[in-house]
Amino acid sequence: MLYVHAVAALLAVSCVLKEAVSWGYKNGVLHNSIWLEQAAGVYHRESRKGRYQLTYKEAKAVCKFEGGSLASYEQLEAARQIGFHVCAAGWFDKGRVGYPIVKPGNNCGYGKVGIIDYGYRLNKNEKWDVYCYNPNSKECGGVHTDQEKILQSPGFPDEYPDEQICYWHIRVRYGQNIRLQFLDFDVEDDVDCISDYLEIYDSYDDISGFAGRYCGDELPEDFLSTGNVMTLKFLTDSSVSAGGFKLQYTAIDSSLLSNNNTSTYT
Ligand SMILES: [Ca+2]
Repeated sequence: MLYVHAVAALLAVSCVLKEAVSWGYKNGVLHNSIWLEQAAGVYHRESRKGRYQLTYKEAKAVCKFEGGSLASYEQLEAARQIGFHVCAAGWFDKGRVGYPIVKPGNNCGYGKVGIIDYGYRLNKNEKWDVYCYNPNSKECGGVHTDQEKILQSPGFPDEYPDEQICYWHIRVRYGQNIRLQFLDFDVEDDVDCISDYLEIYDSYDDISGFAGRYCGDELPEDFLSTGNVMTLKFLTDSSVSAGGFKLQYTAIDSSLLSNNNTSTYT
């Protein structure tokens, strides 16, 4: 039943972002990375348990859960060529492991550019992240570039479904910041927010920039990004739901902010 719901949601929404530009600026927007993942339909996922926790079989299941499949080497490379850059090794098609690097760096990719390829793994029980391919996006999540928008949990104001993972990637114009205002918040409560939670990342992905994890029914405080990108991650487990959340994000020109401790992601 849940699966049927997820598939219906997948079919209902298709991604329209098809910009094919290289690393750099276009229309005042810094195209720096994961935003373009949707254009090529490739995205990175890690286990609910954290980084490098997925066997090959589990990696396949993660992609299938979201209605997609493991990315092929060619799909990963196509995504990389339009700016997809992730510093985390993941499974892709045919039991291969690697990651896409656009900008050379000493801490990632050995200073090389391209698909950093670990090759076909003989031991499929090795644990890595995963690269999935799905040209359609879910009902929950997606890439949002509007100047302001209301975002809400799936089904809001009804209770959200179990077993959801939603990623909202917000990207506004270069030289802007993002303000989040929570309008409604009710997520299954537990001490460490292990069951269900909403996480805020002051970053273009959920690897860096962790800024907070929320559950319960207390309205989180407003949040102001330090740059022009932000990621929200909503994860729910297999039991107990709640009313969910509703929030609004607004783009603000950095020059209008009174303090000087903001910067733009580069
Ligand atoms: Ca739950």
